[in-house]
Amino acid sequence: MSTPSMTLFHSPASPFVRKVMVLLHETGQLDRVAINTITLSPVSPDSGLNEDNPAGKIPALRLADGSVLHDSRVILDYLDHQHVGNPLIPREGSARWRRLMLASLADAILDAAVLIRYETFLRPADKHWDLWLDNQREKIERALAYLERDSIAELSSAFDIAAISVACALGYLDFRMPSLDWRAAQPQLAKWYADVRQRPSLKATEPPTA
Ligand SMILES: N[C@@H](CCC(=O)N[C@@H](CS)C(=O)NCC(=O)O)C(=O)O
Repeated sequence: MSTPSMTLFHSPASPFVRKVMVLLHETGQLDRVAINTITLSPVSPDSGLNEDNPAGKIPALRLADGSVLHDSRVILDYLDHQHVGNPLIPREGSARWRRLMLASLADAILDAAVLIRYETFLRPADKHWDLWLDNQREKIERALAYLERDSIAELSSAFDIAAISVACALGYLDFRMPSLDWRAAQPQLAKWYADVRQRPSLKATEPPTA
């Protein structure tokens, strides 16, 4: 086993960090990265993290030369260039843009779900803004409907950047928004997810239950 040359700023509850961890599993690079688990939120930042990462978000990846990469999309792209197996992000052609677009759609689900989490968990209940929450939920529902309608065959064709991102988004909805019950309106997506969540990379990175 080699000594890790990089450090990943990490939280087991972060779906964006989870995408990076899944790629590390899938590409056999886990032993190259030391894990630095931190606790943070927009109202309790981590000063060490902010130094070379002004947005103060995770994931961030400190490289061997001390420089820091963020955000998850940049880190995934970087790590996908550091292994010798099949790329998980197509390098060129229409496949590249399509797979990245599906990954971006999954990130849009996550952005909305994380904002809902902050609004409902961090902000006092008497200040919750229902219209704003409803519109974030609608973004999630529209994105899920698009995946169900247009993307099942594509998601099933490869476990790559698109599939990793969608799987992590669905895992986060189960973790933080179980009442959404997304499976009821998306039976094909539910079936796809039931299969892929058995992959060792997804099993090993499941969010904490408590
Ligand atoms: N677009 C970013 C989003 C990362 C993100 O929102 N991370 C959350 C944790 S899940 C975070 O660091 N929140 C702290 C904050 O917003 O200050 C990415 O893809 O990495």
